[in-house]
Amino acid sequence: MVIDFKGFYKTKKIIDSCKNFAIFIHINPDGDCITSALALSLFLTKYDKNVDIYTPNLTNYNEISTCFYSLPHFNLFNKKSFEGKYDCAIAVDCANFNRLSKVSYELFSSIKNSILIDHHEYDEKVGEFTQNTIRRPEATSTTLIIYHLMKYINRELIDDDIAMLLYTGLMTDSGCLSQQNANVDCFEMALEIVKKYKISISDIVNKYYKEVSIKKFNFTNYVLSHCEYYDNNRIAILKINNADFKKYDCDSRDSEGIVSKILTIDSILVSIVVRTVDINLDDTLNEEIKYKLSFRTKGSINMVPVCKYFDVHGGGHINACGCIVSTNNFDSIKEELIKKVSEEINK
Ligand SMILES: [Mn+2]
Repeated sequence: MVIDFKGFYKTKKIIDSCKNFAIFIHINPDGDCITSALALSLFLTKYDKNVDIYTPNLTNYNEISTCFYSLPHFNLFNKKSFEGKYDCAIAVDCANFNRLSKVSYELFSSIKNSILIDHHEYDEKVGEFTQNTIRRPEATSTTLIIYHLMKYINRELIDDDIAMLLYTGLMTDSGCLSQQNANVDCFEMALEIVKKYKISISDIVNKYYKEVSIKKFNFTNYVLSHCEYYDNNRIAILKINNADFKKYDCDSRDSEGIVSKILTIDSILVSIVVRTVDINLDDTLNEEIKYKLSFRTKGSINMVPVCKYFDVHGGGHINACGCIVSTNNFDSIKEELIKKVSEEINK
């Protein structure tokens, strides 16, 4: 398996013809998205371009998991040098325009040239948001596509920091190179990076994958004890209440990773973590609440159809996907959810 270079020539032509770049990330950015933006920003700067990472939706980084604050050049997220004069917009790791905040999308679509680099499946219902798209659903991470694009443009510009960022994105999106999406391309990229650049794999794994704060550790242990099991212990559903977050002084970022943890139970094929989109809401309000459902699965079990059933904009990858459901009582949809998940497992 070798990455398909379709679209690389056109993308390089656009990059060569532009000077001022705005890089766009998705809402609630994960490791792959953050490292894609940072690595691309460093690379384009060395390629003699002006680059801003456009993050109007981030106030004091409070949407980014604190473990990423120590990434090299993380301060680039706060840099604004020439807003308003961009001639090229690049969105990374965004399946569709819904993944950008409203403000980001408005600016993105107002910039003359635009490029999308992503590894999610194409969503026919929503459509592509730019014609210049490098979409590779077979790529383990967006950083894998960016790595090949960088090699295509000028491999000499890739340095240790850029390589470290690209590797971090590859690692966080593949469960430390252990999930089903860790394919030949993924290991080839890892090997090339380890051979050529000075990076510490064990430091990266510990800092950005394994280690958690004591607050998150205690929170995780507490909520895990409330996990519910269905369908002969093949399905796990964990609902995290806003009161649980408050009790441990945690926020939505601290619930990340819990859904994968539940999947370590041998019998569990599908794990689902449910929380409200706005964790500042009062649980007891008898109004419609938006619930975020995160799914993780084992092997070839695909929950994307279930996500799409509950939410047209839902989706993701075969083993990791999500959706948002509006209801005033999560328990009212639970039975239907378990039924749909069971049907998908039995397919
Ligand atoms: Mn990704």
